Amino acid sequence: MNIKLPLLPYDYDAMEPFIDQNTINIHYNKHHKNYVDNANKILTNLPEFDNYSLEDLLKNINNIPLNKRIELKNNIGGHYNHLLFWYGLKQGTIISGKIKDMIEQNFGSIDNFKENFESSALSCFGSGWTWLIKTNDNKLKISSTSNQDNPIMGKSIVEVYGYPIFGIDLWEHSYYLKYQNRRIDYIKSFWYIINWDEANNRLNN
Ligand code: MN3
Repeated sequence: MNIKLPLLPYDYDAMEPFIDQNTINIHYNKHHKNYVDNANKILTNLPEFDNYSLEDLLKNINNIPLNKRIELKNNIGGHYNHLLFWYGLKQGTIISGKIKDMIEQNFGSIDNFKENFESSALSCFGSGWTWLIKTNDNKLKISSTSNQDNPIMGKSIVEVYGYPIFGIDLWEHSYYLKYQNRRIDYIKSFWYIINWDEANNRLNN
């Protein structure tokens, strides 16, 4: 299996002023690319997993030999999480349709959902992600994960197992140039750049 860094679906400045172009440029070309390069180096030595898809690998991370497992988890997790992140961003979409209905059903209101999401993201200690997750019983839940873990990795790794609808990258590399220590301002800016159309697509997936 050879992982490729896909083209960014927009220009580096497409999320201005919420995420600055310098941050997106470095985040994509250095950080994301690094996960891809590292994952490919490890996968070269795991030919028995050649026919696995990316999601299969993440779901079966516990089948990876112990001496390569953590490093692979961090790097393919990093790749997968960043794919979700980049495609999850777009300016100007409107929350509507099934995602709106399900958020209201599960959290009472959009405002209450946002408050819960912000609070989870703010209390995520160190580097990690906060996700909106569709669980197997078709509910929406918010949960944060450490490092490059992802809700599809399974119950032995994450608290809430399920399919990620969207997530916010809380590693300092995703916001520090513009926001420094003001993580809350970065989190609040996320509401202006969520791609709600993509969220609906993933919900129906
Ligand atoms: Mn990142």
